Amino acid sequence: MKHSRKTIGAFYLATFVAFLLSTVGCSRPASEEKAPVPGSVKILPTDTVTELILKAARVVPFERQLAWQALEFQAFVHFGMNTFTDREWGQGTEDPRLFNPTDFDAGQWVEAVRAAAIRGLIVTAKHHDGFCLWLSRFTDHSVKNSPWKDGKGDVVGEVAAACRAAGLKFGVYLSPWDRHEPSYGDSPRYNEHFKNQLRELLTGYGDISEVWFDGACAEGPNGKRQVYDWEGYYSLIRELQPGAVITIMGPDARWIGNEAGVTRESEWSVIPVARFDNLPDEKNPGGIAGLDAQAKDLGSLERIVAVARQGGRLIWYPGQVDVSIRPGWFYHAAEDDKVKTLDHLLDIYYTSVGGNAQLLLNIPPDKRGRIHENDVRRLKELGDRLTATFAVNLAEGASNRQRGTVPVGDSPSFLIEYDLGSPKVFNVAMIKESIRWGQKIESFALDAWDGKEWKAVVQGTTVGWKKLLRFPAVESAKFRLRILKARAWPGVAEEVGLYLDSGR
Ligand code: FUL
Repeated sequence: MKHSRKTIGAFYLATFVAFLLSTVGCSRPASEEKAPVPGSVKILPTDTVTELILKAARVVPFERQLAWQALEFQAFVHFGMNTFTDREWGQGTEDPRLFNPTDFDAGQWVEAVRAAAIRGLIVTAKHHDGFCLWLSRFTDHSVKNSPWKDGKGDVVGEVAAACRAAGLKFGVYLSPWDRHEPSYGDSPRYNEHFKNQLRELLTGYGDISEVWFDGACAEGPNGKRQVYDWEGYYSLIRELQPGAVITIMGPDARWIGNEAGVTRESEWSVIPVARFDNLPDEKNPGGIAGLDAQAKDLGSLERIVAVARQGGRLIWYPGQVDVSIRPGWFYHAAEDDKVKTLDHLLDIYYTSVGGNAQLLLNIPPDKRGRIHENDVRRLKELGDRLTATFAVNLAEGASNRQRGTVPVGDSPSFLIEYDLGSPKVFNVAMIKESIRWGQKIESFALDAWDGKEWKAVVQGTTVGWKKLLRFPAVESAKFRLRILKARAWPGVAEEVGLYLDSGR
């Protein structure tokens, strides 16, 4: 099955026109075929391009993925033995007595991240060195053998309680790679150990919104490489915390593919994969089912067609951007003056939250067990700037008119025209798709009326949960959104915003 770009274009046209007709009361066959499907849809070598487009438009998120996407911005907190040894990766042989925060305050973490309008927090309950921040019954390598609070303190418990009190979601990072645990490498035994630890975290701390697995794997002291029981881990999480999202080496959200805070120009949440299992690939970490999370193109129609040739699935698999506010994941005093600038953090925010991904910004507490003043200040600046920008939606209450099938070049276009009532100055636009019904937009354009004619302001490709666009300030009383290409009828009309970022 070979399809040229032209054939694909023709099919787009046909499908789009079919959807336009269906919305004006012509014939949209109410068949089962069109019903949205949470999670995944099979794609086959026999599928035509039209069928593949329709299938791609039908894949929608599970409720837990939708709730996760709505969080938009979370804090990642790397804290543990490495904080005290000034390292990024511990060896597992560190003395637990080294862990001794002098002024630990989970409330201060929560206050600092809330100032940046962050809605959830994920803490490193155990990093690769195996040191546990909770009083695990299954190892001695934990806070229980530290001098902190005479071995009775529980970092995970205090952070979970502080998050709950402040209305933040709470999640855990639990490293499968454990350089301390003697059973590591004796696969069945370690898998039991790991599930025991997971069970403690999933049952002892109330609602867990996310379990974050990274892909590091190695040999244990017996010289054997550990084989992880991913399916066993997942089913335990589903059983004990059905609302929790399993990220990175898990089926609910994928790694964006870099640690620089950057998304693709076209970031799809509907992704074709050739494998039918949900197993991650440890050689190619960042996703499941053989996905190469670093590939440039994950979800274009060309890619869907290529995967369908071998047979596979389309899955709802949104991206998460993990990036640190400092160069390292853990705190190092030498990096106190290397906290990312406000402009850099704003760029990251606009391309991640505003690029159909969730932002997971790492903020590492220091040896006191507090978030350093420099990071606190930067988080507040970020929060203040975002709050000021998004406080007033200049398009709110604007009357809108929708018109279909206006030809632009050789492709159809759907228009929504907004009348703002009086001239407004804006330099940021937001467009959202109702992803509960899928991700469909492939390209769009925004134009503003200059009093005589429409002037192009900005163009883009995918939209998804949220697209944020920044451009030189425009003054106009009318603007319009043109959907240039879509896989099916997108839900956008009520989801458009215009803002003025006066800091630019
Ligand atoms: C990686 C780890 O090796 C790093 O230390 C860090 O935790 C990062 C978020 O994930 O896989």
